[in-house]
Amino acid sequence: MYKLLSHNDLDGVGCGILAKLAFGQDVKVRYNSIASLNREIQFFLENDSSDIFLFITDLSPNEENELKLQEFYEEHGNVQLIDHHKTAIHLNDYKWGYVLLEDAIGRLTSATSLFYEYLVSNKYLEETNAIVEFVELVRQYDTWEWEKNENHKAHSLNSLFYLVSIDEFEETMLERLQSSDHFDFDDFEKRLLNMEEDKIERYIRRKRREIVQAKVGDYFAGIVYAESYHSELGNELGKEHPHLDYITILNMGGKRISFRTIHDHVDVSEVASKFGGGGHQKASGCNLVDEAYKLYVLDTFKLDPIQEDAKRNRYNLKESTFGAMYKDREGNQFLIYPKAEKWHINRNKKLMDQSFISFQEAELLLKRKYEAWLVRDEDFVEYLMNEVKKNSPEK
Ligand SMILES: [Mn+2]
Repeated sequence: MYKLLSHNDLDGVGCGILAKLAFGQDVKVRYNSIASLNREIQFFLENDSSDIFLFITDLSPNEENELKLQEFYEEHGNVQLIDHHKTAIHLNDYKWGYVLLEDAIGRLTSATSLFYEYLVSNKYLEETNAIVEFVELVRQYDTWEWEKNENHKAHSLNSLFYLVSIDEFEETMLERLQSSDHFDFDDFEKRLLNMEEDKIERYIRRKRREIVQAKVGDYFAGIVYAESYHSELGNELGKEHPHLDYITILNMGGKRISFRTIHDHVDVSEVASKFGGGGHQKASGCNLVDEAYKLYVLDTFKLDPIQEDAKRNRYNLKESTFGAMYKDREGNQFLIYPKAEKWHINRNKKLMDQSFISFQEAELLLKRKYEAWLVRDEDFVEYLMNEVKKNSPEK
């Protein structure tokens, strides 16, 4: 007999589906949130489990259970943990731990891709096209590689996962992987998925108007409240506001925080680990503990949302050699322009002391210090007209 404890997201459930393909009726699968895994491990160890082989995928135990699992392993040898989270790397010290972030050819791994390789190389599972395709979709979604590759099928698979119950998803996928030569959605799913994509877009549009910014420790964080679509939201808001080091998504009902970054210079698994959480460099999470509650909720609750840059301008454009105009909430006006191989800022028409080697650096200051935004063409043109009037000779 086998038991699999896995995460309750797409990557975790991908492992459950593979386990059922490999072991059929001989495996019991339980999906867990990060918080419930340790209860499950304890339950397993306390209830005579000596003849059951335990797999743990996409999640890692706390320190106490880590030691208990080692004892169990020494006695029975029946444990295998497979994970790809950076914060689990220390589990490689155990014979039962296998944590890999990147494969031999430098591709980011997922729990499903690692577990698949384990099952195939141990001859528990036979390779088929449909399974290989499914595993790759899960991997691309989980690592967010789908976006770079424009692999929307991977994104759709995750959307479908959240549209139905885990049981239903599992059942449908098992049936499909066992009977199809290739992995694809059926027509009804395709229609549903189109509607879902529209819904996600509208949800994100609304959230874009709610984000606030705050300096937390050494970093500038964007903060938003949301229950759903954390990865999509973190990615969109991160791209909209590249001056923010990371995006914090507060789920008050679940008392959880997610952290996302699009940058390489920030490791959000470190940010989360300060509050007892963990994850990956670009995606992590933790419980809303007191300290996090104070920093991200209490201290920021009264802040006004960040204004977005004007999008449809033809004249007031970033990096324009004529100057790009910004404004802040107090009504201060800023003009970023190049002169003598440097970029300068006029604040209310007065040159600021600091100069910059790039437009981006000048803009970074405006966005971080003043929360300024690129104004619409109308405001820019009005400003130019006034300048012309002022400078024209009196008749
Ligand atoms: Mn994963």
